Amino acid sequence: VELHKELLSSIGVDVERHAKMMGMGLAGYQAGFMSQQNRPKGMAYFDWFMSEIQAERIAEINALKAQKKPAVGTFCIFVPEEIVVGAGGACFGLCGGANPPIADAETELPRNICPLIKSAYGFKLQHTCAYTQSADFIYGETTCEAKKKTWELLGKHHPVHVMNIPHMKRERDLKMWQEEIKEFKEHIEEVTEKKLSLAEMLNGVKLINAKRDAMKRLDTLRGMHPDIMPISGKDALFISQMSFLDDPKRFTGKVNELCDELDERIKNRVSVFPENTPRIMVLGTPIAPPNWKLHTAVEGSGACIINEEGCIGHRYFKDNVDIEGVQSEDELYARLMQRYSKIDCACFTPNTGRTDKIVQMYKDRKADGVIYYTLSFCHTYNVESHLVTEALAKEGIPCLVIESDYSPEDAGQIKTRVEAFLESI
Ligand code: BJ8
Repeated sequence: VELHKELLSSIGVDVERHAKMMGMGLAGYQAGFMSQQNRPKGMAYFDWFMSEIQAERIAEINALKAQKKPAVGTFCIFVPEEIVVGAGGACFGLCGGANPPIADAETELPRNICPLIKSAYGFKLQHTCAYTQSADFIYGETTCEAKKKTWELLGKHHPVHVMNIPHMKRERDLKMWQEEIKEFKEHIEEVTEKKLSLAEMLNGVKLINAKRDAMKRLDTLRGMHPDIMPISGKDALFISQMSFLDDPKRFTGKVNELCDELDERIKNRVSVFPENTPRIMVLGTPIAPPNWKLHTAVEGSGACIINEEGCIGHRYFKDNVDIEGVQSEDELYARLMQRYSKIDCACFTPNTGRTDKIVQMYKDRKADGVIYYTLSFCHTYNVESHLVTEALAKEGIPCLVIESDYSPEDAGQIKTRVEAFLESI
């Protein structure tokens, strides 16, 4: 951060406050991650990335901007990053997982909305997220009520575009969705001031498909073996979190290198947890960095998290864009829409595919229990938890529901509930 002070200040970051926040984040990472025993060597890259998360990576993004490449900030996996990457730019998730900016956000936003939104909004008010400050624009979406209305306020502080994501998946909804993807591409062209070709977009799809393939490989290695967990759930979550920030090509290479090592670990029966450690699946809302509370509680209580079903996790990488035989831009938009409309976010009604998928994932992974995690005031995931837990109960799958925000106050209570749950399974 020291090295890049000038850059940070030129993009409007409050350098002093930012340094304080980063200090806390890095200290939390060092204490919670680097102290783990028997970590794979391949984590060294991700440790390095953490140290440069608001420094070297920000310099890279701003170097792209200097070449008139787009920099787009997002809060949702519905934004088609393939198009931004195809234009040679960077598409990244914005800070929204920390507690300190929430008090500032509450000067403009109601208190009783989701912490993710308040945190992200607070980061903007404080000028303490260098990604937000680097973004040509923020691309919002019409998913949940709170986000949808927040864009109108956020637009006072930063350029915002909003993508209209339908709440149902009927023919006419999907048609509109495809139009939205086309319009997204036109907004990207406004930044670059040149036409984005089909070939460039296809190249973007290939890069992001490769990233999703690497993430799927990690997901399989991490959670599919019945008694060898070659990497901790915490480390795997961190990699998922970084998948929204890092350069996709470099990231893919590093995840694949790590997976080679995990392959070896499995062959040599090297596990970071002892035999018979309970294997837990986590469902629900996105777990944005540095929100490591749940993973810390679970893995600190003698269990292992073998995957996250949410958007910072499986929902993000489960599907690729099929570009086989695509000859025209319209065909590509249709394929992108087909891929993106497979996302089973609780903002859709109905969303039954998600419940079926969860039961199947549980069986495939031979898990021992499920934790359904929702952020406070996230109505869609909270309401849907009833449908999911009902389906899990029918299958005899043990499930614990946890609702929490970013404050550290309930960490002890969560740990107690997790311990009681682990004893019961
Ligand atoms: S595709 S889950 S990333 S909308 S902000 S819905 S936690 S109240 S983030 Fe999401 Fe896209 Fe869906 Fe995934 Fe709830 Fe908070 Fe809303 Fe949230």
